[in-house]
Formats: sequence, C-alpha cells, structure tokens
Amino acid sequence: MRALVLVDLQYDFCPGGALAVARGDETIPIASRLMPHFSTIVATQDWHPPGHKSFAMNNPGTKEGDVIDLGNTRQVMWPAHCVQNTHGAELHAGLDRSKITEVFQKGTDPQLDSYSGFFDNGHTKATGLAQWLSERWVKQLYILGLATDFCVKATALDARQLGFDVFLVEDGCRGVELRPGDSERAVAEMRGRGVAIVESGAIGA
Ligand code: VGL
Ligand code: ZN
Repeated sequence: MRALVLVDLQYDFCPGGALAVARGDETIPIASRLMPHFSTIVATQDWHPPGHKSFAMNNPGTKEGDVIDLGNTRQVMWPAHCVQNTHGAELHAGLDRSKITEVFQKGTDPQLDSYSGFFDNGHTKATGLAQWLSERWVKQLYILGLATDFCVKATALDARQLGFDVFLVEDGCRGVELRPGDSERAVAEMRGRGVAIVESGAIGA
C-alpha cells in the first residue's frame, strides 16, 4: 500500500503568511492533482500553542533566526506561526479536505518543536503517524509540502529510518532557505539516505 503525505500545507507557510515560504502556494495545485491517485492521504499540520518555545517572542533576548538550546535540541527562533485555531494554521482551502484520510497535528508541546510528522525534534514522543500507517499496511510514502529544508526533510528522514520506502515529490515542495541553497542541500541529504527523488508528472494510478 502507498500513501500520499502532505506536509504542512498551511496558510502561514504560503505568501502573506507569518512564516511565508517563497512560492509556497505553488504546492497546492500539485497536491490536488496527485490526490485522486491515492486512496490513503495524510496531512501534517503544524499546530502550536501561543506560548510555543520555537517563537522568538517567547524567548526574551532572542530575535528571529537566532538558534538556542531547547531541551536536547538546537532550536531556530521563528516568528509566531501556525498558532492553534488561527487562520494561518488552517490547511489551505485549495485542498479537498474530504479526500484527506487523517490529519496529524504536531508542535503542540509548548516546550518542544516538531518538524517531523513522526516525532518531536528530540525524538522523545511519537505523533502516532507511524503506527497509523503500519496498521493500514502502508509501505511506500510519497511526500510533498512545506518546507523542503525543515518539515519535509525531517519527515522524509524519519520515514526512512522507520523503514518506509520514501519518494520525495520534489516539484511539490518549497523551502524556507534561511541560507540560499538549503533546499538543494536538504534534497541531497534525503537522497543520500535512500529517499527517491521524483517529479509529480511521473505519478499516476
Ligand atoms: C516548519 C519551521 C517551523 C515547516 C514548521 O513546516 O517546515 N518550519 N515550523
Ligand atoms: Zn512550526
């Protein structure tokens, strides 16, 4: 069985959003074209409480882009984004919500960030996605979304580590690019860990 994994296709990562990714909205029609080709579709949703420690505003003395120690991880300071029950946290309405089998929320622990759809950044708690997929005999994951260099990468690498066959739909991803080239380096790292890099046009029934 295969599944389509839509990573963080939320307004805050699209142009005009709080943590806007350049051309992030171009992922939406690509996701929509692929959805009819999958019977199992999961979406991850970045879903932070207002006091989340990944927000610079919640760490006095820091500014956006700084990196601090948080638990046993290094944490980038982000602008407040994907705050629970705000418009920015909603999945983009260009997606047919009725075709998404299940949504997995992450980043809900105020003390810990979670880029991956599977585990928090400290790898201490599972979101339940891995078990959910294995209960449905899913072995192949087609992953796309936002952002290439953070949540998409973390999700794909965890998926590989968990033993899934992983296909990154590269044209369905856009990156934050804190440093130019981050997305390209992220794709190279994924490829190096056994992720197959594919284009959406090659995917059909
Ligand atoms: C993401 C930074 C902070 C992402 C989420 O979806 O890639 N990036 N929170
Ligand atoms: Zn976040």
